[in-house]
Amino acid sequence: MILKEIETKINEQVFAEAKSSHLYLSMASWAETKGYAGVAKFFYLHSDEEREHMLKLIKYINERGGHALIPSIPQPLKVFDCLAHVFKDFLDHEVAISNMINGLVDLCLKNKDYTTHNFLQWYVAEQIEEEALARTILDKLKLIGDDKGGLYLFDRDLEKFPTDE
Ligand code: OFO
Repeated sequence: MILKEIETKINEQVFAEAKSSHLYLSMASWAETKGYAGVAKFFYLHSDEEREHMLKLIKYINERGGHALIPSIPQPLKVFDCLAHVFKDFLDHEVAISNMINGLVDLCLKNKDYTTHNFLQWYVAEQIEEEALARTILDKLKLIGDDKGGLYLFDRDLEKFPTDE
């Protein structure tokens, strides 16, 4: 049986992953309307991944005798200034998610909930990858600046970007 305090915190994480999925869907849609097919594909896939992260948490809470609560999701940002804005928000968002995961890990250790601690290790590893990816992409965009040819190639590269799940 999962501790109530931990159940509540994982439910907050469910909400955070749902918001991530929504935000990335909004980024995908914006990019699509601007002709950035590669960026759109990248964020459509990322949105799906975040939904998977959310589902994993929902199933875990219920398997441990808790009750996963399905939140309503506020409307995410609809319009972005440029690609650098999109990817800066992507990085900031992932850093915030990492902080939440770390807080959860900490809570599990304090309460000696080693089962949940073990379950969360997948998220810890995932966040390292996500943050590194966001930083790498943002660095590339900084190098490209306003160069249209560079942005075209950047978008084309993202279209071929491999997905890990
Ligand atoms: Fe992109 O993060 Fe989920 O967990």
